[in-house]
Formats: sequence, C-alpha cells, structure tokens
Amino acid sequence: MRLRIIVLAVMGLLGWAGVATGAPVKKVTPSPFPGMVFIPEGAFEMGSRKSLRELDPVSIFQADRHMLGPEDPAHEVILDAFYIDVYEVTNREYGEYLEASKKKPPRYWDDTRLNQPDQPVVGVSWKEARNYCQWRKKRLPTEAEWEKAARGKRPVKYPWGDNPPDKSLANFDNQYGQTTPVGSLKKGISDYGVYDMSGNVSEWVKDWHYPEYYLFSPKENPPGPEKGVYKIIRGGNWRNNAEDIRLTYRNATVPKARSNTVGFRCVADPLKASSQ
Ligand SMILES: [Ca+2]
Repeated sequence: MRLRIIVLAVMGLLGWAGVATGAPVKKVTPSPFPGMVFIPEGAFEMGSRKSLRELDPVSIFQADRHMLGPEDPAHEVILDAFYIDVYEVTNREYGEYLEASKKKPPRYWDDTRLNQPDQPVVGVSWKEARNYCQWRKKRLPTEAEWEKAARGKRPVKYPWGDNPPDKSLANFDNQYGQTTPVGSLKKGISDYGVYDMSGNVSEWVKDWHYPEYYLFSPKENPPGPEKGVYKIIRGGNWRNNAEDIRLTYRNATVPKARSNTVGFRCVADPLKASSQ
C-alpha cells in the first residue's frame, strides 16, 4: 500500500514537472464522426477536361447544352477540409431517424426489393435528405465536395480509375435489378475510401442546378447558385448507363422528387481545433 502511494506520488511529481516545463501534451483525438472519412483541404480540377479556352462560344448559347450539366469547363476549385460518409445513408440509419423524429416513412419503404437494412434509403426528397443530415449534426455536401470525394487524387473518369465499369466495380445499367447493400462493391472504392460514388443510388447534394455555374463559380468553396428550380444529383444510379455514372456527370431533378434511384450521403466540418 505504502509502495503504491509512493509510486503515485512520483507519477504526480513527474506530471507536475511536465506541466511546469511546458512539455507538450499530446492529445489523442478520436474520429469525431464514425463512419466518415477525412477529405483534406486543397485544390482539385472539377468538371470534364475541356477548358474554357477550348469551349466553342456558340455552343454555350445552344439550348441542348442547358438541359443537364454541362460538365465543362474544367476549372480549379479549392476546398476546406471536410468529412464525408463512407457509405450512402442506409435504410437502417434512416429508420433510426424515423423512430426518433416520428416523420413519415419515405416512398418505397415497404418495397422489399429496396428496403433491406443495408440497402441505401431511396424515395426521399431533397428536404428530407437535408433534414436527416441535420439531425445527425451533419449537412448535405456541396456539388464540389461531392466531386472531390469521388475523384480522389487523380484526374480519372470513375472513382476507381479510367477502366470502364463492370458489375464488380459499380451497380449500374440495371445489372443487379435493384440497389445493392452499401459498400458491397469494394473494387469501386475511391482514392479517399468512399464507396458507391458511381452508381447504386444517385445522391442529392446541396446545390441548386444552374447550367453554366462552372463558368462563374467562385474558386474557393463554391456554395452553388443562390436559387434554382432543380437540385443537383450526382454519381448516377443502378439504372444508369456507363456514361451517366462518370464522376463528372451532372444530373438534376425537382427537389420534391421521391425516386427509387435517388438517395444521399452527408458531410461534416472538422471540429474547430481551438475549441478547448
Ligand atoms: Ca451513389
């Protein structure tokens, strides 16, 4: 007993000495967001390869260019660091939210082809997706954040590289005839370790759709247009073809849409290091 007291006393003195001499105390910070991966700050090239100089000025005024996208011009974007969900939000996770919030279940909640616990939730409107993220103390990604997380560190066409997709890489082209459990297709992972960024479900992002946003969007942390009619959805889904699951492909739909091909994932901002 006496020995123990002495040991504790010595440890106390050492601790006191550490503080007194200003020795750095290493803080171990557990990941504040389980199930999320860190995307470091920095620049990346957003959009397809065509640069502003290569664009045909006449084509910018052609109506068909404005239907969706367009993906050009490619442009540099600089983002702050953020965390993103490794997986699309699942029915299991969304069910926790329904239980706590007493909100109405989404469309397709009883569809046995789509409602298994590990399948991504579908049939949620943009607002419902946003509200879910807020409930988790997260938010929907901006379009730029989504693309950076999908693109990783290389100028690639798909999260895994430039090889065309097959059913081991992505759930697309109705090859599975339904959504797959999130994270099933490990070969299709992005450089940052994010799953199903191509296919499975298209994903709501924060941004309104404005066709020529890439021409004038701010370089740093582009927040998306202030208003619009359509919200952007990204990544393509289990029914889309190979072209439409490319990571630069832009699609959009009305925010009230509740589709069996659209789900979402959330992002979060790093905790402020100074909060002590
Ligand atoms: Ca997806």
